[in-house]
Amino acid sequence: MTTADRIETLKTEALDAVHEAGSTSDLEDVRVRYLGRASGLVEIKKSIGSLSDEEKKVVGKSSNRATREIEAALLDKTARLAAEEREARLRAESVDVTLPGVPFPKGSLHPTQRIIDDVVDFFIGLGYSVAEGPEVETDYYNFTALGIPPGHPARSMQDTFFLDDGLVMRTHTSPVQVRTMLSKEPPVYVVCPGRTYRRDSDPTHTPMFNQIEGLAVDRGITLAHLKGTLAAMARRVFGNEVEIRLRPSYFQFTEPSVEMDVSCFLCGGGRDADPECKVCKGAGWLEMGGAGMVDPDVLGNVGYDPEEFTGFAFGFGPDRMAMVKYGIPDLRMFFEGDLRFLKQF
Ligand code: FA5
Repeated sequence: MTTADRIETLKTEALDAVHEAGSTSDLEDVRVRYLGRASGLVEIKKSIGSLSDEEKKVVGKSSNRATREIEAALLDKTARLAAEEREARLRAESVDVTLPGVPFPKGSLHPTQRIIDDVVDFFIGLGYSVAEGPEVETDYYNFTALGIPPGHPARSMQDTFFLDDGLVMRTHTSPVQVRTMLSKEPPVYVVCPGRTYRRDSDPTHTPMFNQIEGLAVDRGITLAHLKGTLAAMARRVFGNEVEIRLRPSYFQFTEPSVEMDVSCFLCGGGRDADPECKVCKGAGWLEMGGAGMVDPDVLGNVGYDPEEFTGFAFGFGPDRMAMVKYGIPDLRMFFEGDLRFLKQF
């Protein structure tokens, strides 16, 4: 075969291969095979030096022409295939922006948190500020500073988780009262929500539960202020119709001390209570928490003058309030994290 024939054959083969190629990567293979450094055409061009002058001219011209023709065919087909490939990719990746999105599952606030938010909101509206204290508390703040020294029988009213070094898991939010009064001068108006711990477990008692403490210390504060404040708070949480009732009680750090009940918001409560009522079971009243006038000794302990200042304090269980408000029979359900239960709220 003459060199001219070989060039012709290589060109025909290359153009056929371009024609056959189905993708841009096929075309790249064709380019490497027919125009690359190890290709037949390049070899022919390298051997031109050994040819006669006449042959040099002919072979040089025809090999250059073949190269240009193959390049042109490659260029043309590459442009066409690249456009087609781009088109196919866009089609495959296309997104229908009119389709509805995937909805995120919506969470909701825990029933206890709703009560806490409601109560705290109410007190902020009255001008109170929010105070917090540690859940691991010293024995001093949890008991002694509240008039319950070591060995005092009132300590047994609360089953305590004792830790080492005179520390306890706080059994109530009342130590925050002491911490607040030690850190600022009266007048004081604070509300203190937080977790508390006792060795309790039954349908209305859990080892961890929440309390909301309230404290107001100012000149001329009376039990009437306490009753008015508690009544307004109960109406905010349970509705405008509810009444409150204060019963004599005992706390070492308040004098006098009261237990606060709310009239049953389901059956109306009081003397007309429905004996079949699901919420109050016919009692007509629901127990909410303890309260009282801050004992003058506690005021003295924190350096306030009990002759000049008086105060009231209260402590509620928002878990119990949520239990009552939403008709939950067992408090422990609030802490089991069962989504089927929690999703109802
Ligand atoms: C106290 O803890 C007092 N510190 C309240 C207080 C504050 C009185 C300020 C006076 C002045 P008591 O032990 O009664 O009081 O608890 C208050 C409320 O916490 C109860 O009425 C109840 O709603 C809630 N509570 C108590 N123990 C548990 C428990 N184990 N699980 C759920 N709630 C509880």
